[in-house]
Amino acid sequence: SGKEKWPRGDESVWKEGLRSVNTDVPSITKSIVNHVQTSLARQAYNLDDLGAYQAAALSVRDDLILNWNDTQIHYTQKTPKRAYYLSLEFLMGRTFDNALLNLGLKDQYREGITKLGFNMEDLLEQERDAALGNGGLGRLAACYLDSSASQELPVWGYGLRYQYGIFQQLISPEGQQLEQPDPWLAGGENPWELPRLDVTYEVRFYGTADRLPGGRALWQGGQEVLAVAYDVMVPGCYTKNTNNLRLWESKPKRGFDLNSFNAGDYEHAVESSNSAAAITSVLYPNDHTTFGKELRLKQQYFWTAASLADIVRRFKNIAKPFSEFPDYVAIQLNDTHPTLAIPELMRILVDEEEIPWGKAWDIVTNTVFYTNHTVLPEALEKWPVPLMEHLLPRHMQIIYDIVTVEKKFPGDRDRLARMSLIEEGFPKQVRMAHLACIGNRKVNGVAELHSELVRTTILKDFVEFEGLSKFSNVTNGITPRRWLDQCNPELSALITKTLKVDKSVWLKDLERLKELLPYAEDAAFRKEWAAIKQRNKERLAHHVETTLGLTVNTNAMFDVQIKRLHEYKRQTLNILGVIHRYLKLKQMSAAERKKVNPRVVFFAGKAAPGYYIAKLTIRLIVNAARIINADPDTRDLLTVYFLPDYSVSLAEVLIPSSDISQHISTAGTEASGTSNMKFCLNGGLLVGTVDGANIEIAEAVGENNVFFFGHLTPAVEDLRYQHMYRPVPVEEKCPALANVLDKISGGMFGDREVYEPLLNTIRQGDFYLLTDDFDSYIGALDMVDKAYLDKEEWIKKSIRTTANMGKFSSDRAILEYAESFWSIEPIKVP
Ligand code: Z16
Repeated sequence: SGKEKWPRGDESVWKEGLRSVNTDVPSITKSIVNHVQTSLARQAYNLDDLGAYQAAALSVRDDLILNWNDTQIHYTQKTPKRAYYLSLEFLMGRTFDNALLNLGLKDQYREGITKLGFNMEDLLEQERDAALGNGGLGRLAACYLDSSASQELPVWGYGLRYQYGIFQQLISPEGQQLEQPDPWLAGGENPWELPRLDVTYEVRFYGTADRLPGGRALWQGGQEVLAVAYDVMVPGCYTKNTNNLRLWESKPKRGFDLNSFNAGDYEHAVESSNSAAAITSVLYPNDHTTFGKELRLKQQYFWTAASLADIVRRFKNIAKPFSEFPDYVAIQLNDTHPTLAIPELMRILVDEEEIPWGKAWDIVTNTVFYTNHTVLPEALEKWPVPLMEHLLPRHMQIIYDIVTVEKKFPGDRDRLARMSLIEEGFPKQVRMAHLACIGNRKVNGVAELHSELVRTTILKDFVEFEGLSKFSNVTNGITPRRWLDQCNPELSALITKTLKVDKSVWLKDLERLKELLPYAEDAAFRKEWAAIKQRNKERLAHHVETTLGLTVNTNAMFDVQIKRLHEYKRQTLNILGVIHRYLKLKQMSAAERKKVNPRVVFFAGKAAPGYYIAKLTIRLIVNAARIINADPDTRDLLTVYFLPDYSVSLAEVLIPSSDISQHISTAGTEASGTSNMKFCLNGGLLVGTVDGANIEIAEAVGENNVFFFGHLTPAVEDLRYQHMYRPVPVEEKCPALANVLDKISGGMFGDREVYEPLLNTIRQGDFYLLTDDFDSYIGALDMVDKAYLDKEEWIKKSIRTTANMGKFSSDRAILEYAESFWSIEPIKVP
């Protein structure tokens, strides 16, 4: 009641006990030592690097909690409209360094840690990556959280707390990828999360749904599972605002599943894939394919149901009518994975809140937004109707009841079949992209070209149906905090010194990098710029040396391709190009070789465990590397490395060291790409196709600063048609490539027959157009060699590239979502 005295007891005693963020070195070291003593129950004499990291992390955690708490209370009191980012993946990486930088406490912690006898860099290395994502989509979600907090926007993330993140990749001596589980929580306490064992919801599966009069239904029986919240603190850059990422963990409701048991459904009660704890046990490692696995659908529903229950409860706390729900809540669907949010919100509104169907549909379609991340057909999610009916009987009824399309085009049967939420076949399937597209306010793609392809190909009918204005573009972005300030501290310091502003200013207003442009003409500045690139190369070489025991030639040009292995991303094109280069070097005289610029080619990336061709590509890279690196004729001029177990942390070492990076997808297949932005922000030049965000990067930095090659998107369809109906043998079409393929087939890299299935994807069908693009690819790499000869001009290109990358800050992207989609505003925590 309002009459209660607060605080209880003596106010001055309370005030005395309150602690604020520790900003001076003595209080920081005191806090660390306290955590060693009590939280860790250890002492100075038995403290190793891991223990010192844990104590320092707990000390930072205390600071984050203060800011996080103030932020949540402030939001609750001000009741602003909030946005919720629903993503099945958040690829956060490490937190310690990021938190220190965002809090502006890194220098103080470094000094304190040094005083305690430890080395900051060693402690940073102790932290395990939080790798709850596959690749671009999951890392984008993490960048958007960083930007939301930094721009002081009231945004929460919702995801799953997987026990196992993306698998750890081992590479056998033969070059085979082996997968090992990633028990990232096994070390005990995770300092960056707050278990909220009191915040729980029940989530139902299976059972029966009986229709009631008035459009409602009663869903009962089946299996009930508990969702438990874990809150991950997301600090903003130089602001008190610290947002929340709520991850759900599944737990049996009563230890044993009585509900299923009582319903006589004994199998469901005991089957391991249906056990409650299994739901959030593992991240699915497929990035561009849908498998129709029941457990995956359970994950999707478990997470959307818990998140929506939480969102609705928070809305009910402010006691407004449900018609105002869209004025307080915006929900962004990251891909189709959370599409069940649409029928689930309908279920809550119609069945539980007793809102008429039409009004409920208005609420849903004004609250939900959908981002598409791919046009690849194999990635578009579909779920078998029988599975849906079994697992989510009420949602299936709701999906059948959504009949908006039929009303507008009565009788146009072809169109209705194309647009239907249900695809005919055996079995019938629910098309999640269609559901996601109908049940919302705005649909967007992630780069200009991609958004245009969404409008003109996969969702064309829906544009005609709902009008163009619903379909738009938000070009992806990356957080400059992690992807410049954190991973490239020397470059960040040089920029701060040169721009003569506090780094928090340009880091949160990245267009300010433009002010670097005149310095491209300044020889002293260029020297500093190049020296930093060189030291970053040495840092990478040191990393490779200590982790793999290999020596890297740091006088060479560093050429990097790091991303998930996929045919459309064409790592195969890259390794075939490397082999072509090797063959050319072998033919040269010693005198000719002297003129060649040395090159080191780095690959890293994981293949989906069931993706046979992608795994063969890894094998080819590893074995080609083994032969090429051992050849005394060429090894000063060309070496190749496949770095195992690619991760956010490895990217942070690789990206600042690149001279060039490769983004060479078949035109029209890479929705955006985001690592292209990271490399360019760090002054690496881009070699790429006219695809995804490469196009906008070239527009921003100038086409003379990128190396483009290959056929354009409009040509792709025709070329594929020719491959099918007028195939030309590789020998005729591209002799240089044919020669490379022959050498591999001939056993130059061992394993005579193993590569045939991979090579045959090129010889037959060549869906990703390697034979069409190979010559122009080699041409682009020759241009790179030529350009590199003029060192000063190269450094100018590098500086101009960084200077023009302001647009690609995820701050710009998240502000576009906030302003044009969600209608939310910054709210500063005092
Ligand atoms: C993913 O990482 C992406 C798309 C997708 O359908 C599934 C996954 Cl796991 C990627 C796109 O391939 C990439 O082009 C884009 O930059 C990224 O999503 C973020 O939008």
